[in-house]
Amino acid sequence: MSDVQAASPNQLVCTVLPTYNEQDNINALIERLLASNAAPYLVLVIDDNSPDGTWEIVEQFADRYPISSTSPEDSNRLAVALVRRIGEKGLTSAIQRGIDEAIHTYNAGIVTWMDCDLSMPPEDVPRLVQAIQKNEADVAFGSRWVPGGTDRAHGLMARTLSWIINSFARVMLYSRIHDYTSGFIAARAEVLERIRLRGGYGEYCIDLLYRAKRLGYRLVEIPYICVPRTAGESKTGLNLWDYLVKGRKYVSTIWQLSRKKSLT
Ligand SMILES: Nc1nc2c(ncn2[C@@H]2O[C@H](COP(=O)(O)OP(=O)(O)OP(=O)(O)O)[C@@H](O)[C@H]2O)c(=O)[nH]1
Ligand SMILES: [Mg+2]
Repeated sequence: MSDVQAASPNQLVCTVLPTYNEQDNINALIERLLASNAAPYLVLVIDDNSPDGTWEIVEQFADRYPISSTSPEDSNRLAVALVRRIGEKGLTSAIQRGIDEAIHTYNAGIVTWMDCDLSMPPEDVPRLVQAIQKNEADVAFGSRWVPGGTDRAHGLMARTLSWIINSFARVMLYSRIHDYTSGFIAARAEVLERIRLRGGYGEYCIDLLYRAKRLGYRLVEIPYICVPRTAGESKTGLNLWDYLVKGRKYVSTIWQLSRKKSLT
């Protein structure tokens, strides 16, 4: 069972933003996050040396909103920081790097992350965070598939595949989770210290949510409306073949989790 306590409102909340070529989205995303969240709050961008210079835009924010890594508990303010990874690539490892920095460098008590294409409304981050601060959950995640949520970003084919994957996961993993591939997450630092991300795009999310549930943590799905990306390019592709390749990996992850005894 989970033995974590209610998160103190003074604990730093950190939103990790994994970016690759998001120059047309990053400005609005950071502005909207800073406007929506109460201090102490840190936006931590993990950029894989984007050729479009996303990291340069973030550097300017970091200059305007600096954080002291030596006394994070004193930072009763809004801050932005950048990790520019050179020679490394990948969504899961970028998020994990952000989690590690948030917890161990900046002493964050709650870590959140999301896509940076503005498909997940930045204004919804506080709803996830508050579920944890009010001690209603240890992990709160945005869900398209509970009442009040929906997906306006993807067509019928993608939504149908998502429905099939989530139904399969619920049956195989004996769970009530509706949006296993959400990717819009907030979690207590304690949970993320115990569970490291593994797997690729989307698979890591199925794996994380399932293991957190099995370890006795309280999960809550917060409905949100996923909207289409209006700038920049999708990194995962949008045709049937791309979806089938992704779907096969999800099914394999679910299958392996259903068979495995070890959860950590
Ligand atoms: N740091 C880093 N970020 C990445 C990498 N690949 C993708 N991202 C980011 O991961 C997030 C999700 O990427 P998207 O292209 O929106 O992928 P998706 O949401 O699965 O696909 P769509 O449904 O088409 O939006 C975005 O913020 C990307 O910039 C990577 O290799 N490194
Ligand atoms: Mg996206």
